[in-house]
This record gives sequence, structure tokens and C-alpha cells, in this order.
Amino acid sequence: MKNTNKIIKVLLFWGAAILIFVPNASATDPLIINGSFEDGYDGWTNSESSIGGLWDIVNSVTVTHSEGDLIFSATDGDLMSYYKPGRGGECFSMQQDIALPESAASLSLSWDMFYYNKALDFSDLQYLSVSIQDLGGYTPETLFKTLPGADLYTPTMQTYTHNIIDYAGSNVRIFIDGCSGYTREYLYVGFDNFKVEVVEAAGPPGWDQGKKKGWTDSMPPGLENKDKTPPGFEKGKKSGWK
Ligand SMILES: [Ca+2]
Repeated sequence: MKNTNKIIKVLLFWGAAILIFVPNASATDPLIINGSFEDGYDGWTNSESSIGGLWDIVNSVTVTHSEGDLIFSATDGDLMSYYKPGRGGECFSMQQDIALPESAASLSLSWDMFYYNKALDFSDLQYLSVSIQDLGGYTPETLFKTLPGADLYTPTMQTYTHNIIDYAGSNVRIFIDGCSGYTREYLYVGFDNFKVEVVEAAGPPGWDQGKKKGWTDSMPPGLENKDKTPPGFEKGKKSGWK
């Protein structure tokens, strides 16, 4: 019986430890409106400078390729975004402004995407890019761009994930742009499942339930700004923080 109690105590200890150190992972946060394009382009602003090109909403795209058709299908729900090229010599963009929470331990932006470049390479006239912009159109970070020498196509829909914690607390623009610069050398692109995943900073045990006795109503400002708890906070080392 003594051993049994000891085992139970050990299990309780490690169970509590695990609970304390697992951050408050939230479900996928719907910070992006209609990131899966199930409602067409609601929430998005699109443009094209095109001769026959247009932003379409489709279930799948089949592109003829010398080694066999390439088929790209929606990865979330039934529909996806597809820029259907015209005759070439055109550029296109799609964007959405989002507000990122300040109190996050981590923030990641992910999306599913395909592209197929019928030209022989990429250039300033033939490219696809996904960036973070501020609301004035300045681009602090390009998350993805097909530079010269890049693979000419994705064999399937690919998932891209980027850490965007640097923009916590900011309003930012997700900005997609590209050009299909040469006549009849089309650039096919498609997107689905844009989402921002938020992991909230872990507070002290019970903090989220309002157990703030003995504490000020907020974390120490310096640490709060960094989304960190004081060293030893979770283990009850609270001196200096009242
Ligand atoms: Ca979808």
C-alpha cells in the first residue's frame, strides 16, 4: 500500500507539472475571414491587370503538364482560390488585413498553395510572392517568393507555415501578388486554408480562472511585454511580485 501511495503521488506530481508547463494552446483562431474560400472571396480584396485572367473559386484545378496532368484540389472544405491566367502579360494580387493579438506566446501563419510556371524560369516579370505588409503597403517581410532558379511547380498542394510573432499586437496585411509576364507562358496559382494559429502565453496556475490572490491584476509589465512569467512563478516563487 505504501508503494501504491508513492506511485500515486509521483503520478500526481508529474501530472500537475505537465499541466503547468503546457501552454494554453487555443484552437485555430479565426483571425482571418474566410481563409478557406468556402464563401468565395468574402473578406479578401483581389485585383488583376489582366487580359482574360481572373480570380476564380474552384474545387480543383487540372493543369496539363508534359509528364502528365497535375491536379490540385481544395485541402479544406470544398473550395479553393485559383488565379486563372489569361494570355499572359498580367499581374495579380489578393490581400486581407488582420489584427494580431498582443498577448500571444506564439503566432503562426499557414496556408496551402500550388503554383505551376509554364515559362522556363522565374524573374521580376514571372513570379509568385506572399508577404506580410503594414496597412500602408510597406513590406517588412516576404514569406515566400519564387526567385530565379526555384522549382517550376509544386507537384501537389503544399503547406507553408511561418512564425509571425514579431507582428503581435499589430494590424498587418496578408499580401499575395504575382505576375505572369510573358504571353502564353502562364503562371497558375491556387490557395486554400489560410489561418493564423495563436498560442496564448501561459499565466500562473489558475490565472485564467481568476485566481489572482496575492498578485497584482497584471503580470510585471516588463515580463508581460515579453509574454513571460517570472522565473519560478509556476513553482510558487512569488516573492517580489506582489
Ligand atoms: Ca477551402
